[in-house]
Parts: sequence; structure tokens; C-alpha cells
Amino acid sequence: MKKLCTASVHIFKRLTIILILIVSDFLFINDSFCQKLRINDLEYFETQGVNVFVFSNQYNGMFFDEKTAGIEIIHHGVRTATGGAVRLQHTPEQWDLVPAVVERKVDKENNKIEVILRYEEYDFNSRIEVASKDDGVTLTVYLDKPLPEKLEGHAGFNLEFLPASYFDKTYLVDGTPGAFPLYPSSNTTVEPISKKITQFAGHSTFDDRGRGEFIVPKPLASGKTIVLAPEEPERYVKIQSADEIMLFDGRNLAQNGWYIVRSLLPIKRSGKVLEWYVEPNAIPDWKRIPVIQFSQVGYHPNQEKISVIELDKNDTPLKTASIFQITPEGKFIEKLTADVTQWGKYLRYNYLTFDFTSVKDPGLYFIKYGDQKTNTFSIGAQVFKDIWHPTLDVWFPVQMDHMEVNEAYRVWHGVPYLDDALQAPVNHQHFDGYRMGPTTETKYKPLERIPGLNVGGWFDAGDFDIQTGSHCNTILSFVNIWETFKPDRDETYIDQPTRYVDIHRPDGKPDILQQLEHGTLNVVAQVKNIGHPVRGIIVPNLHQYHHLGDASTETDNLPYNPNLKPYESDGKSSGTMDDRWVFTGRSPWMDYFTTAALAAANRALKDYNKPLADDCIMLSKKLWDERENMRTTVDTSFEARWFGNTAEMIAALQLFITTKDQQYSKRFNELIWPALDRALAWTISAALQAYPHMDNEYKNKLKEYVIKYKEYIDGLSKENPYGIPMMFRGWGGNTMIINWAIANYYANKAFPEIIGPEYVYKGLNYIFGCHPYSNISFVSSVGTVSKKITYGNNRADFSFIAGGVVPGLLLLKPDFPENKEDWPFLWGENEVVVDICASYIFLSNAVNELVNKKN
Ligand SMILES: [Ca+2]
Ligand SMILES: [Ca+2]
Ligand SMILES: [Ca+2]
Repeated sequence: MKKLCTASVHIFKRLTIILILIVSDFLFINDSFCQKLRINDLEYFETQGVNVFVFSNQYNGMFFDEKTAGIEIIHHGVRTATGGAVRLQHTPEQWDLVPAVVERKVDKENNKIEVILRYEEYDFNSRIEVASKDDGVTLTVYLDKPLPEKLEGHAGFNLEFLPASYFDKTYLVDGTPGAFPLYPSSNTTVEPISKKITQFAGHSTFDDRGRGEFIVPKPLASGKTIVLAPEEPERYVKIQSADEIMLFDGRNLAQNGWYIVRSLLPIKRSGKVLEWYVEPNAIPDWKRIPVIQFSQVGYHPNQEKISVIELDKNDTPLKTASIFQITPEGKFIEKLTADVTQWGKYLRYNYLTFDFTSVKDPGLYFIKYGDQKTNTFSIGAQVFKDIWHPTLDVWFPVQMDHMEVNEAYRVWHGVPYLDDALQAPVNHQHFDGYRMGPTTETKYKPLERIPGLNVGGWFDAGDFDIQTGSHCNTILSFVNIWETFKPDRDETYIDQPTRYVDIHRPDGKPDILQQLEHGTLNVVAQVKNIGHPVRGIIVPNLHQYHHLGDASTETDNLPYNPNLKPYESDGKSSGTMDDRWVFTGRSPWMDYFTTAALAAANRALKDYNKPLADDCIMLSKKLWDERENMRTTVDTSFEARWFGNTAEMIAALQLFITTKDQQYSKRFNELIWPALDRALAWTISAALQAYPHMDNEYKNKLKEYVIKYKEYIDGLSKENPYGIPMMFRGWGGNTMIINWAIANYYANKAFPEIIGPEYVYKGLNYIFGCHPYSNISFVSSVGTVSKKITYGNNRADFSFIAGGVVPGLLLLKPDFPENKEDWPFLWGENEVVVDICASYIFLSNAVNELVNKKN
């Protein structure tokens, strides 16, 4: 007889033990009935405390191995395992080949999921069957044909475990103990490059310094039974096989590697070639602890204050929640106990709301629900006053390209990329999404030096490229911030001639204008020296691209000299081809977007840096006029399809605001109304930004759209308990939520009788902690508890850059939202990018203005 599963015990809990035993003897003959892990309606294996996903998430080909695909385990509420698949390396890196799913079959009746995986490059298929058995699953690999010879000794079945989930814990391999290494220091060996399975498109993450070799990690341990964290019921996993199982540390090759459990597939065999039994422990009747979600920054006294409480679906909601004030004596005073409201189910959790709007006394508070107490937060008139300071004071300075950046005793980085930049070669597919077509679309020959580009700009994100598109976005935000709020905050010393930045040191100049100038300098340099804006500027080699550390060491900072040998230098130039490349393909989208950014920059810079402001408007008009002559061409670029002609609309608007020339308002009017009809939520912000500059006919007509827009935003509170637009793609949705709240600010400003200020606050409350999964503030160093681990260029230190706003929640399909705070390397959750931070500064100022407005 199989061991009784918990669920069955519940069914029979009113019967006597004897009756259970008698009944069970004939009822439970069928294996599947008593298996703990059963396939649910969402087509993954589930028991209380353990979920096993089998390719619910697939490798998408965009950034290759994102550590969010394959067979994955959600273990007591935390995703601890990923990448279960046939793989071609012991410890696959991001750009190693990933298998495509040819077929996925879910057999609910027999509790089995089967996937066929394919490596096109090797014409190699494998079939994996995952089936519920006892307290775990079996993972079985079948081959129709023996392994291709080239994959012998390479192809194996891997399952990856999150290092952060196993830090400070131990393992047993056939009874032999070991501790999981906090830092990688296991053994490796070097093999000739001829034996290497080539990475994506022939790129290489490894700089072999011309030696024709690569690194192969050796296992930490190997055996037939591996037990992970036997001491910890929440993390205990047992893996058994008749074949050898190895345990690797993937971090020897890449800091974002995981611990990997792996068995090589046998050579010259077909049929069933490997079987594992995997048993993640399930704590009986486990329930996830409720998460009380609220703004870590706190609340203005007059603001609506609604906490969202996230419950395990097996949890029984309590009737009430309370809020306590903390006195100067350290005493807790209960201010309010009120009924909670059931919102219902969203994704995998049940939600309650707790309204404490009536609590208005300034002070420190915490919320209590059952045994759960939150950390402390404020209620006060000034809670939003400083929330954008870390972003402008610290985050933006650290991102500044072509500058040395100092902060007190710390140098964030030296002056990088003085060797910018070479014309990218034609017909080239780059690994970060950049592409060159058959011509350069410039006067420069492939790999010829384009002068004047080693100035201004920001590192796009956790990587170091200059993306022109996000620069235009950021420039537009900075102009809007300056024109709307005039913040003259000065806490940064920025000296362009000596390329030196000093954080927390005023220099008599507003930082917003200095940052705006810095971004504009690079975009202007592009248009001046190339003739049009480019897609971006980025290192050519993959072994440079994954750079972690000081940006000034990603290249050698010496211009490339083909007369020298690689790694050879004459002190002024070098023979190493490491200078960044300029991807110069021209697109209408980028032209128009740049037209808009430069037209706007002219206004904010004209009293600050007149020559640069003059260049901005001159180049903006030049791009517009050239585009007018080319308008008949159909743009099939990704950006054009994605953004439609909103970029042209924004260009026309910004040129109109700057020049007051009617030709631009005419074009804006031609474009805006169809755009509003096509995609109201996406274009309302532009329409509202135009509002103060337009005539009464425009204003009256727009009102109808704002009424419709209100219906849309009111509908959001039926879609999720937060009442904001949640969006789940391969990247968290915080940018969209911030931009949504900004649109609501413009709507409130133009039509306060239709759109109230709460629609603006909601977006910021979400960013500050009233969001699924956890209640952490998504802005590092803002709020009582905020992101301490993000995907910045210092991510290998498990650290953050103050003021950075992360993308937020990633959805692991079908129902698992995630934002890890113990692992920085999931870019879709934790990578801070320039444009979101500029939007965040705008929204922060907007909320400050609104809460302090006298009604
Ligand atoms: Ca990038
Ligand atoms: Ca300053
Ligand atoms: Ca160089």
C-alpha cells in the first residue's frame, strides 16, 4: 500500500483509523490517487507547499537563458529550481544554446507531462517525461536515436537550484556531507576550443587571450543520491538515480550561475536513457505567511490609505486588521481595528483590503493582521518631500558615461570609453538586440572611427551601452520635470571639461539641468557627426559585454590600431579590437523621437547652455525636414511597428511648443485623434501634455476622451486588487505603472473634476510596496524597507545603487509573480534602466505637488 497522502487523510478525517485502513486497501490500488503532486487546472504539479512547473515557461530566444524556463520548482512559496532540461554544458551560461520545445503534452488523468526538446543546431531531439510518483516526481529522458557524436560527453539532464536559497545550508551525496559554497571556489579544468559546444551565433563569453581554450567546471560532488538541505524542511530536496548524479557550482564561469544537479546522457543508446526521482519535501498543511502590503514611504494624512493583504489560497481570512501608532516612549497604541474586505482571487493568492483612511494623526505606525505585524511607516504631510533625491543625487550620477564619478571616499568608476567609437560592420547581428543591415547608412566605412562620440550619455541599465531611444525618453522627462516643477536641487558637482562628477557636493548649478545637458550632449554628437541618431553604442565582444565592475575597464580606453597585435599597445593606441561600435541603422521612429527630445531640450537649456540649446533646435528641425521628405517610405522596423506613429506625433508637439509654428500643431492634430481612437491608454498622456498649448476646440474634444479614459482606469480595480494596470511580459511592469500615474497627473491637472488625485497616488503606493509577492519598496533607499539587491553594474556584490527603480514583478506563467530580494541576477525583476528613473522623479514631484495643494 502506498503511503497515505495528506489530502486523502482530510477526506476521511471523520472516519476511524481502522476504517481508513480497510477502505484504503482497495481504494488506493491506483497509484495516481495517492500521489501527492497532482496536475491542477493550470497544468502544473501541485501539492500544498510544492509546485513543479514543466515548461510552463519556455526559453524565449530574446536573451537566451534567463533562468526562468524549463522544469522549475516553487518550494514553499519560493522559486528555488529552474532550467530542468537536456543541456549541453555542465553549467550553462546565459548565451549557451537552449532547447526549443517542439511539443508539450499534459496528461492530467495519469499525472504526467511530456515535452519534446530540440537543438536545431545539432538536429537533436530528446523527450522528457515528468510523472508524479510517491512524494515526488520521476524525470525520465528518452531518445529515439543515440546522441549525435558531437554531443557525446556534453548532453546531460540538468536541474538548477538557486544559490541564495541554499546559502548557509548543507548537502549529502551518498551520505557524504558538504556545505554549499557561499562563493565559488571549486575546481575547473581547461580544454581545447575544438571540444567546446559553441555559444549562440558563434559569440563567446570567454576571453581566452588568444590561447584557443575554454574552461570546464568540475563537480563539487557526485553520487547516486543527493539530498539538498536535509536540515531544512522548507528546502529539503532528494534526488536519486541508478546513474551518476553530479553537483556543480555554475558561478565559476558566470556570477549569475546556479547550483546545478546533472547526469550525463549515455552514449550510443536510445530509448529510456536516464531516470531521476526528485522529491521536494512538502511540510504538511503548509500555508504561506500573509503578506501585508502598504506604502513603505507612508501616507499623507488626507490621502486614501488602503492596505492589501495577500493570502495563501488555503488560508482562512480573518475578520479584521488593526493599525497601531508608536509613541515617543516606544509604546504601541491601537488606533483602529476595522473589518477587512474580501477582494477575491488574483493569480495564485486571495486578497483582502484594509482601509485605514480615517487615521490621520501624523506619526509612526504599523499594521497588524493576526500574528503578522508590518515594519513601521509614517503618516505625515512631508512623507513625499525627499523621495526623488536619491535617484537624482546618486543613481543618475553613477550612470554617467564618459565621466569619473566620485562619492565621498568611493570612486564608482573612472572615465570610461574614451576610445568611442567605431562604425559597426554591415550585416551584423549583435547579442544585445542591435543589428546592422547591408549598408552603414552613413558616410563611414565599416570599422572606421566616427569622431566626437566620447561625450555625455548614461549607461543604459545594468549594462554599459548608450541606447538612444531611452536617452530621448529620459531627456523628455527631464524637460517636463524642469518645466513643471522647476526643481533647483543642487547636490552634484559635474564638470564636463575635466570629466569629473562628485556626489553630495553642490556646484551652484541645478542637477536636473546638468543631467539633461549630459544626455543631450551625446545625442547631439550623434546627429552632428553621423547625420542622424543611431540605435546605440555598444561593445562588440560578448566577453566584454557581461562586464561587472568599473566601466572604465570594459575597454582599454585606447583607440584601436590595426597595425598592432591584440593586447599590444604603443601607449596611445592598442591592437585589441575592444572599442565600442555604433549601430547606425536609421529609422523614422528614432529620427522622430530624437526630433522631439532635442526640440524639448532647447527650451530647458536655452538659459543654461545656449550653444547646446541652439544646436538642439537646429538639429531637431533638420531631422524633421528630412523625415518630411522621406515620409512615403514604409517603416518595417521593430520600433515602428511597436510604437506606431506616436513618435512623429510627439515630435510635432515638441516642435510646436518650442517654435509656436502652426505647421507642427497642424500635424499633431492630424495624428492625435486617430491615435486616441486606436490606443487611448497609450496616447492620452501625449494628448494631455498638449492641452495647455492648444485651443478651446481641442480642449473640449479631449474632454470626451478623458471621460472614456476614466471608465478604463476605474475598471482596473476589478482586474486586480491594486487598481493599476498590471502588465506581465518578459520584464516587470513598473515603467508602465509610473507612466500611467503620470498620465493621471496630467488628466487631473486639466480635468480635476473628472480625474481625482487618488489615481496618481495609487501608482506610487504600488511602487512603494503595495504590490504582490512582498511589500518592499521598489526604489532602493526610499521607504523604510526598500530594494537592497538589484541588477545594477555592482550586482556581483549583491548590492544596489540608491534611487534606482527596478522593473518589479515578473510573472512565471501561469500564476507565479516574483521579485527576488536575495538574488540580483534576474534582469526582468531587478534591472534599473534610465528612463524609468527619470519618470519616477517626475511622478514624485507630481505627488508632492498634489498632496500639498490647498483645496
Ligand atoms: Ca543594453
Ligand atoms: Ca549641481
Ligand atoms: Ca580600445
